[in-house]
Amino acid sequence: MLLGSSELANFDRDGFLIIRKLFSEEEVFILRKEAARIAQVEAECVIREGKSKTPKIMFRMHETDGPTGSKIYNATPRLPRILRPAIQLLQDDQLYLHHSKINLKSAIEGSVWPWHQDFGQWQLDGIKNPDLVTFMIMLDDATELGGCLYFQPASHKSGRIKPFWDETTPYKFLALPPDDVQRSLREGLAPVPITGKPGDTVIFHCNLLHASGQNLSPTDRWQVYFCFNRVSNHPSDVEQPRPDYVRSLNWSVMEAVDDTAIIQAEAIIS
Ligand SMILES: O=C(O)CCC(=O)C(=O)O
Ligand SMILES: [Fe+2]
Repeated sequence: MLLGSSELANFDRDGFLIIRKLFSEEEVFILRKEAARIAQVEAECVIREGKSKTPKIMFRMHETDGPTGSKIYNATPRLPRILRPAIQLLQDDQLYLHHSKINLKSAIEGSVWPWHQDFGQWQLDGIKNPDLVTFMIMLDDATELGGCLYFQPASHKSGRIKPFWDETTPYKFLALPPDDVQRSLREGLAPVPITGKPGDTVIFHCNLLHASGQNLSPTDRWQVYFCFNRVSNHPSDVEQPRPDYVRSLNWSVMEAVDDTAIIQAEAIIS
């Protein structure tokens, strides 16, 4: 799959693009089953929250080694329907993943992600240019009650806001100061809820202003994220680098796999 010129123009204008039904029911079933398997892993790269200690974030599924490594999630970002649009948007065929993660915003307990721009953290990781794109795949219904993402359209064009460490959330996080967020929301376009069905996929720019609220619904909201970077834009050395599950040092160029690779990987495993 390739993006058309109007989709590329919309991404440039809004800072995001929604592609409905990019994954089939069968593929979503396999991805969800694999996510449930990874959720059992006890490791540093699985961050838990709430009384039931369900994972909030699970990192680094896109490698085939390590505690959360997965052949299925290794194949997913390499599918032509993901890798090719990433190459188009970054205008470079030498890409790698800065990280991958699954955010499992569990029913009732799954907590807020304050307003932020992803590049705030990635700049501190030693990445020079704000030219990364993230693909987010919905594994459940994403609803407003269930804590779906909100994007402020076109905010990726308004420059960078200086973040601060928010320690009030279950996961210490580089959020944006409330005053700056209020100004951006007052002066810019109204935020839009990113709702959808399992298999729907959203691509967004690393400087887009976004957030999501508590999951107040009785169902989980699982979402998979793949953050693509140009190999030429890989992080340079920083004093206290974050672990490689959030700041990958595997900068090998990603090669496309067959479009049926999720189903094939599942067939080999089971
Ligand atoms: O999963 C969400 O709702 C938001 C997560 C997010 O923005 C992030 O991990 O950077
Ligand atoms: Fe984010």
